[in-house]
Amino acid sequence: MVTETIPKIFGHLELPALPYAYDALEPVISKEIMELHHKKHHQGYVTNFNAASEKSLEAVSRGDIPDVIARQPALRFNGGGHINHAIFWTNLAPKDEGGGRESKGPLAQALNQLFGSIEKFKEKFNAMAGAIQGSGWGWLGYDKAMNRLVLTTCANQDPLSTQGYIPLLGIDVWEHAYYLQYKNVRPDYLKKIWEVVNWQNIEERYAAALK
Ligand code: MN3
Repeated sequence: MVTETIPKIFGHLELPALPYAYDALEPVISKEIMELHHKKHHQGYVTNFNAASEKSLEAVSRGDIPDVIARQPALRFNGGGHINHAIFWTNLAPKDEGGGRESKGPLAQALNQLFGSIEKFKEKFNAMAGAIQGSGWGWLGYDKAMNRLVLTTCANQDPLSTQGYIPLLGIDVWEHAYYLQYKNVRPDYLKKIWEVVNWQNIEERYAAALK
């Protein structure tokens, strides 16, 4: 199981193992992209978070508040990058392990009610994520305070918690997530990715969010 929460003892994040092989999402996402994305990009967020948190702890122990504050952007960016990718890997699954197979559970029912159909939900999601300027993420989240599902985007590596929502499905639209295969055509990547979306995982996240 992937660890998504930042441990209580700062500075010891580890790269979680992918729950499937690097080539398991082909042809939707190539082995080359998955390998770079996991081993280089996600590892980079983990490494840089650990370095920033160590420096932050040192600054705390010195009582150097300006330096503590100076570490916050790196903690947010790299900690967010870790959280987002840890969710993303489990939001996807190989086709022969249920990837793309739409559920009929409470989340699917709620989406049907809200959007008219799962197809229409995907269209809305893709239009939203396709329009993100620069790097960021498209999200389906749960707003616990208002008891509703939300579609929203986050810039850079901001985790969805920065908007106060519980993450259910996040799609990475940084160019590193698709460029080697889809070049500049982000809409094609967004269209294809639904073939490997792990609906069971999203249903589980929704059930946990409702508790
Ligand atoms: Mn990424």
